[in-house]
Amino acid sequence: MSIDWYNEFVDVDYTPARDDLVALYYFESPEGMTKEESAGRIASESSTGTWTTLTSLPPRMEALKAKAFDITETYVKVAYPRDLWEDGNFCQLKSGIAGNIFGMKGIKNLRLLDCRFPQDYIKYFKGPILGIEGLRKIWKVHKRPLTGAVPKPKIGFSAHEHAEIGYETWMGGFDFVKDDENLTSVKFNRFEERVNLLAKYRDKAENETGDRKGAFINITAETEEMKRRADLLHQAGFDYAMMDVVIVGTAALMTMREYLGDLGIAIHAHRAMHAALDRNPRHGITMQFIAKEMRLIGVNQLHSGTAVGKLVGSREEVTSIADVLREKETPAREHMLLGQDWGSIRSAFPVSSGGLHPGLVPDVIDIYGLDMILLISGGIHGHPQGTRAGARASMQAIEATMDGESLEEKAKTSPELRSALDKWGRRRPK
Ligand code: CAP
Ligand code: MG
Repeated sequence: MSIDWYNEFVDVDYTPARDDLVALYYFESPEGMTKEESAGRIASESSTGTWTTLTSLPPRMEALKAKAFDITETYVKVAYPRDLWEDGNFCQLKSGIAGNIFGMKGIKNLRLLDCRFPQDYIKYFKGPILGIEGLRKIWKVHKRPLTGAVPKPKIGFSAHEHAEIGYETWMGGFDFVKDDENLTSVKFNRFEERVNLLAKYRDKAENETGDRKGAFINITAETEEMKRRADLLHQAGFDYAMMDVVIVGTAALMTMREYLGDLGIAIHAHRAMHAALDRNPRHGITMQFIAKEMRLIGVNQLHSGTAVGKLVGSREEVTSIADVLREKETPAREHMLLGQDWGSIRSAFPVSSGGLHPGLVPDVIDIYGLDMILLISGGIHGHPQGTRAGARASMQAIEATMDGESLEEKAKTSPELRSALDKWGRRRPK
């Protein structure tokens, strides 16, 4: 007599109901286990099952069981009845489809690739305030990528030195100054002091350039403290807050989306630690799924890679993440994305950053198009003539690329770009 019932969670020909949630997994079965036996474990342990048959089951059980279907050697789709999932609770969703199943002995490797949500599920999420169009409108930057830079080295400056570098960045033509992922409030650079000094230099740069200037200041901390820091940003006239969203976690992010939304503050989502989840191609959670969570909960922009810079992430990966963030209907990509109709959830900007410099601007625009936030940090502070010249060189590279002019041609009349090309050329850093 069989002691388990995993096979009851497998229906290879199942057709999902309209309001099913459907997850796509990559998986590997351990020695001596069939792909159906592993697939049954994925569907069972992420929905209503346990390791053994049970003596009594509630009558509704049958209707709540997940179904593994469309099973190949290494891919499986799992359909989940809508009633399994609490309205608006993304934490509970991850406890199901990204919980115990990662540790089951009956599954050797597992990677959550994507999950397609029905309209009846996404309608309980607010998504981003404003969207791409709305942000472009308030920043009056209608076509080109919005630009920003982090003072480098990433931590070590005093608040005053940080703000002065920010001023140089703004005066070189960049829109934003960004904190780095590990800069919060340290004894040589307190959050309050950095906010006040950046506000002072922002006003100075705005008066001198006539352009709006902003900042992505990192509020990452315990949630009540993040609220306090959000209030300080609001009082200083900033309308962005940065969070290390993978690190603060889903619950804190949902709280802060609510709190910041009430203040009219947009969210810049740094994805530090994502590579602990998404780098291994055989196990973990993809950046595409993380991007879907972030747009649903409501960040306005999310780091998504460069393909040509210092951090891992292929062109295919980067463009698929951009599709998840920007498109009204994200198209399917085999073994990667299931496709998603976003309903009334607004769009979010992908953020390209990491090892970029003016010589790589054409490559990044070729990959992303113009609807992105372009962050060039070491690539301006390492410019031979310093930060302001580095920002100018980057703006010249953007201009040339948008005009269809080569960088070399543009450099003939743009000395800052010439110097940048002399130092870095088109090199792709590792
Ligand atoms: C880039 C950066 C960003 C990375 C994050 C850094 O600085 O500030 O955190 O871009 O990676 O600390 O490395 P540089 P991703 O421009 O000087 O490299 O955007 O892939 O999440
Ligand atoms: Mg950084």
